[in-house]
Amino acid sequence: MSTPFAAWAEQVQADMEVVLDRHLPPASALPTKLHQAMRYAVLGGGKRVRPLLVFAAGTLFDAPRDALERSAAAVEMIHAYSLVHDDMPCMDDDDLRRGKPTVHRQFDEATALLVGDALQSQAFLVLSQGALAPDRKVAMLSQLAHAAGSLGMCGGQAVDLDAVGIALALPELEQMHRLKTGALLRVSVLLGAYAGKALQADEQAALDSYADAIGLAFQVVDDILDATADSATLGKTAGKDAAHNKPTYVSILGLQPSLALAEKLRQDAHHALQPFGEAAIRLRELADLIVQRKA
Ligand code: GRG
Repeated sequence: MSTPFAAWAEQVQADMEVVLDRHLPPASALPTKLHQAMRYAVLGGGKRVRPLLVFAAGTLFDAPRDALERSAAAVEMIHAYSLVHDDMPCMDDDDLRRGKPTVHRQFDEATALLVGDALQSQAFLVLSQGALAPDRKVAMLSQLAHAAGSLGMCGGQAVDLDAVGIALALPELEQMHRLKTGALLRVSVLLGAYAGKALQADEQAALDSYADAIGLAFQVVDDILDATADSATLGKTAGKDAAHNKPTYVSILGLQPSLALAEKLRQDAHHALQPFGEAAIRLRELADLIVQRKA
């Protein structure tokens, strides 16, 4: 694999802009305001970490390109919907996302609610289509539904909303993040793999360990960045956790131990990938990116 990681990632990010554009309804389709707002929420921003994970895992399991594109578009649409809803006044009440006004600020609250709803439906529609065998697609749809729902991302968000001002212990904090952020990162890895050849039980276990480590690492780093970076760098409001009295890795462990934990999780992720050897290079590089990112 000779392409440097940065060039590979930039290519996937650029490709995803085209793929997402193709899999979203056109802005000219009725109702135009809703479709414009859906495209505003999804296109032209974000690090595309989840699509990168889909493509990295898919490469390892020889997945066909169209199935990877659909999987990556589906998880990114679910992710974008979660950000739109999370930013609304009834949740985090934020004005800035991906360096631009949040959807309810740019449009209105009712539109933001519908954008999230419609993006979630669109994600499952896109994943349900394409040339993969029907039983494979059902397995993937089921995994995505589980990851996004009340036993995954939505459940984690519910726990998070209830935790404001409450002194969570570390295991509870971890469980909340495993659901809220980890579930979607994990399913990104799984969808990439499922789009390729059938997984052996030990391969599934190795991917699960990897996904668990990067899911937690992502959140530890998110907490570190919220405490240390500025809003312009992050493209979203910095310092919100402390302002909202939210329990975080930094508030519970302190900054230096949080940095050490992120590094340990990066090493755990690398270790989990050992059975795949050199072929898992992109997944290893993504673990590095997640821990070393500055935004
Ligand atoms: C509203 C159902 C519902 C769920 C919301 C993911 C989430 C659950 C809320 C987002 C709030 C938040 C800041 C979570 C911390 C981790 C996270 C998901 C950050 C944003 O993801 P990035 O950094 O964003 O991958 P980009 O913009 O790069 O795609």
